Amino acid sequence: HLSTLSEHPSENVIIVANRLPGTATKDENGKWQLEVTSGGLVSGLLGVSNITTKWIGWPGVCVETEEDKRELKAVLREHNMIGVFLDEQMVADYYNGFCNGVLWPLFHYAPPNLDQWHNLGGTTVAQTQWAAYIGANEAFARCILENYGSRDTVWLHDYHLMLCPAMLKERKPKMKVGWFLHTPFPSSEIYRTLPVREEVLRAVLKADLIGFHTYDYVRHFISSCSRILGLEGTPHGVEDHGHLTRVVACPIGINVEKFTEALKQDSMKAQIEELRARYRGHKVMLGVDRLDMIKGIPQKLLAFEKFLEEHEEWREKVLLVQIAVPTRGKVREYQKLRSMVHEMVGRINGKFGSLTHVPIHHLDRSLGFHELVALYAVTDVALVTSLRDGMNLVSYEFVISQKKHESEGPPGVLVLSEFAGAAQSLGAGSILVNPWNATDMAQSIQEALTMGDDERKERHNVNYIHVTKHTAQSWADNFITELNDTHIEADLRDRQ
Ligand code: ADQ
Repeated sequence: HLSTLSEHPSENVIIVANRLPGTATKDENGKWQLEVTSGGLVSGLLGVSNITTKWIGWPGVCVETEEDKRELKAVLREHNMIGVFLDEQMVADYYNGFCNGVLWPLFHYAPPNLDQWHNLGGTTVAQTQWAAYIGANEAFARCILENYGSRDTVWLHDYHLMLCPAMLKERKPKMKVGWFLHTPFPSSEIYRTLPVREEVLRAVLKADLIGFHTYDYVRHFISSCSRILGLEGTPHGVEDHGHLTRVVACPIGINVEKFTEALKQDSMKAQIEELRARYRGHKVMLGVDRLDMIKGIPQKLLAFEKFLEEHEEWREKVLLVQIAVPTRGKVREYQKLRSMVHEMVGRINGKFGSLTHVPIHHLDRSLGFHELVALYAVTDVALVTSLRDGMNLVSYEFVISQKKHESEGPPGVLVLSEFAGAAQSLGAGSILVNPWNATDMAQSIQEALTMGDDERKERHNVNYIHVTKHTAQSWADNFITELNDTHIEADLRDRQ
């Protein structure tokens, strides 16, 4: 490598994501407060500490008055954050519409919702949403340009901001711009159904560096560029008339230290003991997900139901704790999913529950960090059943929280969907499942619950080594170093 982060101590990285890591709400005194935004992107980025960063993003609320905006800006500034303010129509069309209604499903292998493409009052909804997507990307690009200094590196995140690289480079060709996708990039056969497939690819290709979690996503992206734009894919990226855009696999991880430090605390140990006492006599299975179609929560519940049906001997002895924090509550599909999950939990508990035992403990909310770690630590079997998932950090968090002393018993088992990016890194130490096959999943649950101690230890060890080596910090270091190198190489080429 031509450069490393430590050789650039004064460098600033501007992290730009649709959502800021703090979501703004007003307290009863009318003062703005920030709550940590939940989700993998924020968890990953908050685990990075050695780069000086400024965040640019939407604070998660529509702010109506100028006075409110001024006050919120001041609160954000204290935390090194700069707000991009979007109005309600923009949030409806850009965020809920094009991002969450079109790109998110498409990137997870679901075709865009048909409603999006229906004619409505003369303009198609899709056109309105596409226009809003362009408008929002322009608003982000403007904000970046206003806050950019010539030594800054701009790191764009996720599918919300795919037009920004072109908008930034048009104004500042020398700007160092990287873009990282947290979701999968689908096969070109899926991607090419997107009506604006060319515009999106051309714009994102203006970045100096493009990163994905896995080589599969890199391959899909490069083949989309060659099939749709006729550009040449090389082992290093995509070439367009002599201009190379570097494309790399750069998998994310978690903030390992935060977990290991927390697990050493006496208060944590006490919390773990308390949970152990509460669950005594039961095996604990755990699901922690944002309530999202991609996480396969109904599939997980069906598999658990099948398992209970087939294994009467386990009915009073096993418990599934499912924590599902609601997200994107304004999108109709998410509302439907929530009702469906509630209905299924009710049905399964009604069928297999008794006066003394409820098989599924379902919580519809976010847990605090300590509560979550304690829960991971007492879990016997974690169930990650994503239908598609860029990486899945829950599986990493479970593995790290299962580091146990001999006296505490063997580590828990990870049952992991083969459709999560994490299957490529944690596959060897997990039981891999196809979440669409309930019979297979029910068998895997049985296998996990009855696995011998030695095998549990061996499998956990393999995963533990991976999680501790591939952290959020190393992910950010690798990406930024690669971005610097790419930029230096391009600069040298330009001078020749
Ligand atoms: P997400 O889809 O949000 O992330 P994931 O990677 O599993 O998925 O991260 C979820 C994060 O939110 C974890 O840190 C977890 O602890 C937290 N979380 C989830 N439910 C919670 C709850 N009920 N209470 C408290 N915390 C909760 C996206 C992509 C992933 C990719 C990440 C990072 O969809 O595939 O791994 O970005 O790139």
